[in-house]
Amino acid sequence: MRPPEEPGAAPTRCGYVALIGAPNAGKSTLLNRLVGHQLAIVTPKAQTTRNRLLGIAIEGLAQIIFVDTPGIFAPRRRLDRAMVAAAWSGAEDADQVMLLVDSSRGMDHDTRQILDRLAKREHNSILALNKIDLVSRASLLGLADAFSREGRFDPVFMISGLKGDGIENVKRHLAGVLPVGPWLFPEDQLSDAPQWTIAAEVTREQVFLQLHEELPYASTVETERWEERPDGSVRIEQVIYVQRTGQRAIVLGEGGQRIKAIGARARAKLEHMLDRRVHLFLFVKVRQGWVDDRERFKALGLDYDI
Ligand SMILES: Nc1nc2c(ncn2[C@@H]2O[C@H](COP(=O)(O)OP(=O)(O)OP(=O)(O)O)[C@@H](O)[C@H]2O)c(=O)[nH]1
Ligand SMILES: [Mg+2]
Repeated sequence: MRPPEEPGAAPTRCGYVALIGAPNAGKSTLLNRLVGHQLAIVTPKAQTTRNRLLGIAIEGLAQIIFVDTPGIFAPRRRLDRAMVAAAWSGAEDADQVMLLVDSSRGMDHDTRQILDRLAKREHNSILALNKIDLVSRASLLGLADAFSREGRFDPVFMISGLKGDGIENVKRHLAGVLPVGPWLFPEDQLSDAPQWTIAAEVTREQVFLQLHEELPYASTVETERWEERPDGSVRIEQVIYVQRTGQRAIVLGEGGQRIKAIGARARAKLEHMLDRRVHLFLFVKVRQGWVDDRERFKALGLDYDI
């Protein structure tokens, strides 16, 4: 329940907290854990997230607006550059920046580049050493030491987004430091993403999980139709775009087996998320060179000057 705004009562707080880090650091897993809902897609492959996504949590009197961002890495393609631009713009607009590090990887090249840029910020950042379930206590302390020497971090958390360790401490801390002010979103709102975007992401998650090598990186998914049915079910039509004809054949698979499997898993997940029957229709189309075509990213909401 939203607290009553009585005179003399403790003030409400509200602010944005950007989760940034190298690809695969666990940002999207953490966002889902902090919000308590599966909003962002998660896969074992790097560069899963392509755009910013808000996840909104309430902690006491504070509304904490977490910003999931794409992993920051040395970009090559235009799409990659737009993704990295989206990540930094998420950080620049936020009240607090939280750098996530995969503790089992430690200080890798991408994280070092991020540290260099964070050093130019006026404020301290928060450090979250993530995936602590994978490392020993001793190496964790060594890592905390190394990062404290390299940057201005306050505080430092040791967490596991996957298992949930340390998550409450993070929320409690943020609830105390965000700016005093009214909540910016209705109390029951979990994200800024419309359902049709989240539905496209659910299918893209399956593309990442079920296809390999360059294919996940050559594919994008758009929801083209969303039709509410009188019986309470929903009919969703989506297109998986790939870059070349040969890729289309792989996404379809022999006798259409692969696209069937992608659709089946995505549909099951959508039914769970939407809590109703879903009729999912997937089409695969070729859109040559879309990863270098800025107009295409605009359609995905990735509108950055690159
Ligand atoms: N063991 C362990 N694995 C984790 C943890 N957090 C995330 N992972 C795994 O790490 C992989 C990447 O997680 P994501 O949440 O997609 O990482 P990300 O930082 O959002 O990745 P990008 O969107 O590609 O930048 C997945 O296989 C997760 O299950 C953790 O705390 N412990
Ligand atoms: Mg992600």
